[in-house]
Amino acid sequence: MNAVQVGCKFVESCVRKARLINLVGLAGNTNVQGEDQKKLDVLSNEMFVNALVASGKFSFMVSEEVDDIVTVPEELRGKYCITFDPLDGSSNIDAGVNVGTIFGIWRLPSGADATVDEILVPGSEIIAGGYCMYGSSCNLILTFGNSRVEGFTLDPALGEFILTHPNIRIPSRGKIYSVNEGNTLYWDDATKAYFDSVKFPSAESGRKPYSARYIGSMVADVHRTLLYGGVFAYPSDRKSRSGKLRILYESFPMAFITEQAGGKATTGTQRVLDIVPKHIHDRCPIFLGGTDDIADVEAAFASNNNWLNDTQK
Ligand code: FDP
Repeated sequence: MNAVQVGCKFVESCVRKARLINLVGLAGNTNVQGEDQKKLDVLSNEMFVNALVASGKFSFMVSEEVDDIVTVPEELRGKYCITFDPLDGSSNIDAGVNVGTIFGIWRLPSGADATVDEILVPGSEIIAGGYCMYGSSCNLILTFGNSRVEGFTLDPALGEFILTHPNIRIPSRGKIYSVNEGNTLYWDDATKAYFDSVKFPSAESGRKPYSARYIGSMVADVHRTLLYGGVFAYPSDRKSRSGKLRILYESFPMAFITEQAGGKATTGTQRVLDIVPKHIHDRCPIFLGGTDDIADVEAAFASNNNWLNDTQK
């Protein structure tokens, strides 16, 4: 965790001065997802890889920015694997919108000799997860399981993360939905039915319509959902039947944090942490939020047509 927080502090400091030292804009490459790599994406990845390798705790790593696994020199190998997206939401960076780092940690049964198969297992095997949000303040949110999620804020004067949000609990029902509604045309019936139900609540529910909030930066949207409640979603749609978010370094860590904070995360038909990825860069649909909100999502999927059922047929 010491290496992780060093990486986070480094990225935080670069994000703050990116415009001033000409770090905004494209680096000229595309990553494995076919997305343009920004200068800051590339730099953030290098900073994390260096700090994590030096820690001596990891046998190999998975980064959003690197096609294959990142192996650690033999003399520095440890018994864990870390998966991370060094700069999530980076398409927002030129506009000064919040971005973040997301990470998950696995204990490897074969230790330093482990192979990638040892992390292609259900997400429930994850042992730690967290994210750091580079926004109006820099917040590091962590869980090691045990039904606790702790939130720290970076004190820039001290250069230290201070515990400011102990034991974060997600409200079981919120008043906010967070999804890219520009994709409505491509949604299946279940997804449409769920979002209609929060915008046009039935008289029997006695609820008011939910407010819409979508930053388009997963870390920022999940952070707000953890603190205020509601639902964050990146569902599957006709363009992308597996959704957009990557399982190992976006969906699993965020689903783990949400569950440890008392909430739930589902694809619509399956608990996210029950998925077994086949490849390190696989994607999955995700709805995460408070237990009552996610129960409504599951009910909408149980009683309406959806792509996930089509795919399973
Ligand atoms: P980005 O492409 O900017 O890196 O990880 C992908 C991600 O951001 C998430 O942070 C964010 O939730 C999502 O994509 C936004 O996607 P849309 O622009 O399709 O809504």
